[in-house]
Amino acid sequence: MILARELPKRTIALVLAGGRGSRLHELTDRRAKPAVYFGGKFRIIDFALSNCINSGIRRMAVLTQYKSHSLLRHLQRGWNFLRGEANEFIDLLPAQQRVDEAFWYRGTADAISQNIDILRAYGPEYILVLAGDHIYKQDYSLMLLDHVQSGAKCTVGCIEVPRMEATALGVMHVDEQRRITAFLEKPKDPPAIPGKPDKALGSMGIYVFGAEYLYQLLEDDMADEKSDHDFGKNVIPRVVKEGGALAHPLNMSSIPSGTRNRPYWRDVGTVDAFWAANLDLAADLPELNLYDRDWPIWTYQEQLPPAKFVPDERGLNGETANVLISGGCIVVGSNIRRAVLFSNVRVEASCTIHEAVIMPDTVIGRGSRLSKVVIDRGCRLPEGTVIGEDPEQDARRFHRTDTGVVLVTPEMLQKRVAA
Ligand code: ADQ
Ligand code: ADP
Repeated sequence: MILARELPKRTIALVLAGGRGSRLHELTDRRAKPAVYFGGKFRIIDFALSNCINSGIRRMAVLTQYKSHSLLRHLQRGWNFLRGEANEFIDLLPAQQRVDEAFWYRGTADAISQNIDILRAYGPEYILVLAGDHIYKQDYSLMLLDHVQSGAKCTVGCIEVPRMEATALGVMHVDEQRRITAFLEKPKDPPAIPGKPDKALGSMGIYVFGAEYLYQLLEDDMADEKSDHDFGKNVIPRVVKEGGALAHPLNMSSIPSGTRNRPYWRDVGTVDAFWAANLDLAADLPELNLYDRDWPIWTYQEQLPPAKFVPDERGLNGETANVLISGGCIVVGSNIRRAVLFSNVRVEASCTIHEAVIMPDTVIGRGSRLSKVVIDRGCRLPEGTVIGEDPEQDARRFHRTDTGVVLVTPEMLQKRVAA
């Protein structure tokens, strides 16, 4: 166990946070997916960064590209507590055409290649490549230990998923020693796990490498003109072909979560998945436990007054159940069931709100009725707004998913006013 404690200190975590996450539609029109709000007071990237801190990794770099302002502001405000003099840091590495003025980051591998000189200067022994856009709790020190003890060249985090969900993932075959024998990036017809026809072994898109080995791999990848310079498409298949890749199942290093104690990992890549994962937190027994003091999720938080409930002018108090309410919220005589209210949300009198994810600084006008919604930050819903009762009208005014979740952004509301 001494090694498990030592390894994080010899490691740098690189958090890839440059992708747009276009399946979140308008939620990522103005911010990258890792900056999207989650869980009442967090941003998605807080989960990977908190895993690092809680695993003892205190040297991190976040690689950004697409619409990074919101993300950078969050990191500067909320993640500035590391101590430079103790060799702890979060380095921000935006795409800045450092290597070749012709290219921004062309892919995930290129994003790291373009910063190899910075990494060399830090001199880590191991590099942990993470995605900044997943919700999960994992002790990376145990993944590092697995990597070192097995002697693998590269260790890939993986999880069993329903077979058809693996069309969006890298899918692998492994032998009895967990060596990866085949890796297919986003196959249309994912191969099943032997003996489990409905399951596939999906890559979580997180990798451990010996630093020198990764530099060599990336140099080879850069020299390959046919490569897209992407980990899933090019680099990992190359390592697998060379025969040095180990699969590390999440259940070997996941942090117990909730009473069910099953490993929890969500991509929250679509509006439906995002809505459902937020609402799960409002369940009696959520799958993801945010209240575990041994594994805190760090974030930026404003200084806000406590949430407050008051009766309306007739003295009527609403009823609330299964609701997460963050600081600065004021709710006036309204009924709210299964909802997540982020900071500074105002719910004016006599609203009925059901299955709603409401992001910060939003005002819900008096007498509104909302169900199955995701409301983006800073929306002002006029008095008497009704969403979730007339699918055709919802689809005309807002973004409505096939399963009927309605996404509302300030721009959509402005367009309505203008029209
Ligand atoms: P994808 O889901 O396609 O597959 P990808 O678009 O490569 O993921 O993004 C991975 C991470 O890198 C994200 O956090 C994203 O923000 C970031 N990113 C994307 N482009 C970037 C760029 N140009 N610069 C910097 N950062 C960038 C990957 C793997 C699959 C695996 C899934 C798991 O390829 O094998 O199964 O992740 O979700
Ligand atoms: P956050 O994602 O931090 O909640 P907002 O939702 O207010 O922030 O905006 C997201 C991003 O959109 C901001 O970081 C900023 O880059 C951009 N943005 C917001 N409002 C404006 C504006 N009026 N002009 C230009 N850019 C803006």
